[in-house]
Amino acid sequence: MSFRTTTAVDYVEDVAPGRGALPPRAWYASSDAISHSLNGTWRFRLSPTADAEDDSFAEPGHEAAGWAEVTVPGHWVLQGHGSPAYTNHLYPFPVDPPHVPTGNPTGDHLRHFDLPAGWPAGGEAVVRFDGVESCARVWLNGTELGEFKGSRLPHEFAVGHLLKPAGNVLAVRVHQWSSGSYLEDQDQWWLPGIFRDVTLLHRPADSVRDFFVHASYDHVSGEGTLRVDSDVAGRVTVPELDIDVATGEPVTVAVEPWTAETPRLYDGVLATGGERVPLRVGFRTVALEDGLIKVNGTPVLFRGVNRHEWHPERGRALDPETMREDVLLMKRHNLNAVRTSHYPPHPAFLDLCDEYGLWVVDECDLETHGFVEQGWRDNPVDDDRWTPALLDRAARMVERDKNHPSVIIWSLGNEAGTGRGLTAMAEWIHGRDGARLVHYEGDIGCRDTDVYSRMYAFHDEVERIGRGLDGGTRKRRELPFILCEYGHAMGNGPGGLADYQRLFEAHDRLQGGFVWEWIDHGIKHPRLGFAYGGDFGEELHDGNFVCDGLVFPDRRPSPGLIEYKKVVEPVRIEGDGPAGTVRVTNAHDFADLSTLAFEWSYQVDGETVGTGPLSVPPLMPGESADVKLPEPPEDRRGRGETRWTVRAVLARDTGWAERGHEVAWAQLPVTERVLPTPGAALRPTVDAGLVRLGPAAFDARTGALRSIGGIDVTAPRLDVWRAPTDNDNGAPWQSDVRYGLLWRKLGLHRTQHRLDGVEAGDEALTVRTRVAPAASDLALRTVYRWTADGTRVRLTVSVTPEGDWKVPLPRLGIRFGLPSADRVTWFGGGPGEAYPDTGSASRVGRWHSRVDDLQTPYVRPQENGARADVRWAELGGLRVEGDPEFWFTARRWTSEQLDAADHLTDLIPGGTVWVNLDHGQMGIGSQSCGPGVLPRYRLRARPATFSFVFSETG
Ligand code: IPT
Repeated sequence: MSFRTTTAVDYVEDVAPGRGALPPRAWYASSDAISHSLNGTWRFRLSPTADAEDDSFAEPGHEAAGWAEVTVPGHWVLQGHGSPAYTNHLYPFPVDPPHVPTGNPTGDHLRHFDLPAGWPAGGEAVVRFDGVESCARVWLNGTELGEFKGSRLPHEFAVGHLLKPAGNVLAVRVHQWSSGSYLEDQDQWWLPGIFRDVTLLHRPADSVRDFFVHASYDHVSGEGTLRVDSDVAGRVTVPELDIDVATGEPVTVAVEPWTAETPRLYDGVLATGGERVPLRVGFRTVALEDGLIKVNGTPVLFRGVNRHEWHPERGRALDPETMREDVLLMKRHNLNAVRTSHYPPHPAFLDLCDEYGLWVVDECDLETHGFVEQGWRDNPVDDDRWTPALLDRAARMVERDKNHPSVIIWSLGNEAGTGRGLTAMAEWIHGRDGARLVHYEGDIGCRDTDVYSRMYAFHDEVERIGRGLDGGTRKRRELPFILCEYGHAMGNGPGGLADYQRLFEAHDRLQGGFVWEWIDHGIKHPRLGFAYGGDFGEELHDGNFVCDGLVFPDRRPSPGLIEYKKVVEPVRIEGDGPAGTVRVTNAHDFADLSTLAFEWSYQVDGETVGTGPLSVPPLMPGESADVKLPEPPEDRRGRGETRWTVRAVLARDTGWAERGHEVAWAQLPVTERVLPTPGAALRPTVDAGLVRLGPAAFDARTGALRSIGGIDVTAPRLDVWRAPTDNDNGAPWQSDVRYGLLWRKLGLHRTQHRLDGVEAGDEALTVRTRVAPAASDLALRTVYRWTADGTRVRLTVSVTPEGDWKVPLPRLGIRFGLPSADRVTWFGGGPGEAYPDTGSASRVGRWHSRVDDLQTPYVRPQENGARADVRWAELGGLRVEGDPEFWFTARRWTSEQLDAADHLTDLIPGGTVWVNLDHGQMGIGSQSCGPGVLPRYRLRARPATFSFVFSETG
């Protein structure tokens, strides 16, 4: 005999999207229909399985005795009930669609409410859930409304007939796992809960239900055509344009178009008998023309980013301020586009994109990446039983977001393989909204899509695509190309962004891309600082792969964002310093330069000695102008290193930044630096076990430096090791060499320094060594030659590789220790860190910092903080001058300690400040999910000589 008893929860594993919800429609805030937020504190009970508790909790009068409380919107696992879990693409449960584990954390939520004052008696009402992960069953006042899946999509239920003036109870049972989980395998934390708003909306008689704003722009005539289709007839007014027409009726008038650079919105109203709905109309036309994505007749270049919703304490429950902060940060960093990876965002985010101006690729809540583990067998997108769920998701996205001018491309989802379900989605979307393009990266032949899209393609391939040499289907050959993901911003990096940008700007077909990704999804943790995968004891996890953003979890910009801002700056400033000429090019697609003011400044040895305005004509997009700089200010201190800095800043306050905010800049060197020249060489003397040479004292036996003047130092010696970055380590699936692993295998973190000789000669102390790891015949013969005049001591390091070095070096330079140092001043690249392929934003100047502030707080500690092109630096009473310029790094722990740390809280300052002065650094690349370091940024092991001059600062 066999029987099943759990039929009450069969809906959890049903592939159907749900039951009982109203058809999807536009998301809007009514001007006059009353609504009531049900956000706030809810009663909460967690059960281990979907069926552990019966549904009597939904009955009015249920006591909820002993229940906890949670905040809605929120995830219960971030509120002390269970734990978050992170996997990239692996399903954290056995793959047997549509079945989910018996252990299925289930959160029963209860909200008691009275109708607010002024709520009309009778009439219709709906309750709207903007996002619940992953499956919910809903009751109001004991009556079941239905159930739904589709976590980041809205669901509404009609409730007017059930509402009472007081004592209503909304009951929501949320299951962490459902058939929907198979469709939501995005690379992010698994975070169950009611994580977006819950709202009760009154629906007056004859109120608007759904409407579709069609607002196109004819760039030839300069006219816009507006037609608002509404399933309840009414009138559409746009006072500023004198528009007053019936719904469904088109009207054409002269308008200013909407673009991401010029986000012109017109306020309007859609009025039906029962309701007025505010409209924010942006006129723009998206088209595929001449093989290019054009808006208003002009091809666009995406300077984009992939944005997951993230807050370090609240997960994907974002408040309006955080959404706004994202938009402002993006605008301030010259970004112009967002892919809403990998689900429709909170709808308020799209309002902000309309208002501030960002192109949006709105992506559906769909990813089935885990099926790759079984060769995509049983993939739901290729199984007709799942197609209704896929179409439901497509419709819920398109219907919700269709009135946003910022949305110009619909994306079917991410990493879901291929299949008939995707084709069905694309067909439905094309049919419903012919005025936008359809994207899906997995459609490699572009059968269903309007743009050829790839992720992490290497530079050389992107170049071939740009030149049209990539082949592929005939349809694909005629389509424009975007990188929907590139520049993996995990840890230190991404490197190579400038090299991509050069390609994008050189080939029309390449319409830019979207860096992966916006923010590190670190979770604020009392002991670890920010937690990542594995920190909650997950059985399966992908570590810190979840921390790969351009901003840290607390939204502080990482150097990657500063670099990206510089790389994509929409104004190009080039020129000839000695000739005093600048060429300014407007690299915007739409905006002229009238919003910007230009200014010059002139630096001598990094110090600004003059500054003034620079008059640049209000160039149209694509135009350039040559501008003459003034006579350089007189340099009263004789010959020094000089350069112009030219900056483009906002001429006026904008909604996203204040007047004076820097948009673009360049430096034009004029005269070269004068290299340090030593005075007459002194002779080393030996005395009581010490060799003395000018201000320096050395151990006579080992030749190790002991002190310079009154400063004790831990002797400098050759250092080639850096704590591997995530990009050094690369991703397991990368077929190219992963240098981080190879370096460790070779033992570059444990080189031994053999002393071969100490010679105190006539005018130098020479120390010969051989630096090599155990078990290897690879070595670096290293000679330290010390010379000094009365006050300065010069170290010249000569390095000669021995053996067959096929591997580039992590770094090449010296490391020494200072007993104490806090404030640092340097003349060189700054203010932030830079590496060979991440240094675009490093500008030469005189910079000041504390040692602690030189550290870049990558969530998983790794090499960071180098300053490029440093001429000299002062810290701890010591001045170091480089010949040639060097990379400067200082920290209160060693590279070995940095390497051993898993979290920032593992880094405990010791008694020594460790200083690296590097002649070379290996580039960074993007191999944690993309190309490695391009050959020209690799640090080859080859003979090298470099010097540093040390003196006391006095
Ligand atoms: C790509 C995913 O689309 C994205 O969600 C994220 O996981 C990213 O990688 C890496 O951080 S998929 C790529 C690994 C093929």
